[in-house]
Amino acid sequence: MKKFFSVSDVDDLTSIVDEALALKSSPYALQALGKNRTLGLVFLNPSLRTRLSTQKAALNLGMNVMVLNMDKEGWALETRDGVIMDGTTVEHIREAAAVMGEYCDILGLRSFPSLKDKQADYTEDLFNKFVRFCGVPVVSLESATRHPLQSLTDLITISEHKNVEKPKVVLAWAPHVKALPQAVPNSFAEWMSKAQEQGLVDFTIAHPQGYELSEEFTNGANITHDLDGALTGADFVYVKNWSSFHEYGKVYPVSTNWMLDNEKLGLTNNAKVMHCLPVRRDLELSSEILDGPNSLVIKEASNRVWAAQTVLKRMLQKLDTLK
Ligand code: SN0
Repeated sequence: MKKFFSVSDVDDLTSIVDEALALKSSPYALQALGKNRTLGLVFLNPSLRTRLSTQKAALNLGMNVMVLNMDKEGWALETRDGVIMDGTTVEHIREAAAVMGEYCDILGLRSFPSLKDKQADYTEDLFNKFVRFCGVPVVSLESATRHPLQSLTDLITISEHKNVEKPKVVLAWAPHVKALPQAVPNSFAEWMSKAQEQGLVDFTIAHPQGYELSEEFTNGANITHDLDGALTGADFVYVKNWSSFHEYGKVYPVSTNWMLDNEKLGLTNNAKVMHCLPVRRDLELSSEILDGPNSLVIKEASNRVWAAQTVLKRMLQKLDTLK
């Protein structure tokens, strides 16, 4: 594996989940694999789980890790070509990424979307330039359009906690006060659509009108504006806010209640509730659910380690053939 960016970087979902669960049961079995290998984690935006779980995954594999909070501690990056750098940007991504590639065997990058320039965001301009100029394998730590380590984690968590062969999984839009990226729901939708194709889940997306995601990610999913209908018989509810894709970055007022609470949970098949975190309590998701027996959010966050460890393992195993 040279890049971990989207679901298309993985062939068989069942085998990657099995590989992650094997690492979960013996976390330190591959300590020799990462010896004298360095992982660099580069953040252009905040992070809690991604930062700590990916570091822990690398340490479990015997790697060294370096973290750069580029947004706070690095030079302001220029990504455009053909500009005279006489403004606020100090260093071009061409040099910055190339230098990081000299120090690291594998790099991870977090780069949120602008939510202003749809074209630059959806062509993954920044992420692709980083991959191109650093010259080493790159793991996405959430890019403009996707969060693949989260989605792999979610698939692992659903596989572990399902009580039926093919659970009904619902991605449910939730309210928020800010315009958030579509990366987490896009990514969850593309992973669940592939899981549905492979016969592993039955997948529905529920959102208010105006919050349609790009069809590139939702192909094959059932899509509805009726939250209660979607919740009926659900085994897993994946709660997440996102801003509009079509009116890019816009937040529309929604008059009906889209926050999941115990009353709505009563419509489901005693569903387990998931959220990638951070979650705004009693805005996106009720505290009664977060503090109650149906919440999987902490177990889900805990599984981030095994998703990251699986991806790093696959990359380390390919390193020698790449050099
Ligand atoms: C990010 C998002 O993509 O939705 C990261 C999720 C892993 N979430 C936020 O930016 C939340 C910010 C907030 O103010 O609640």
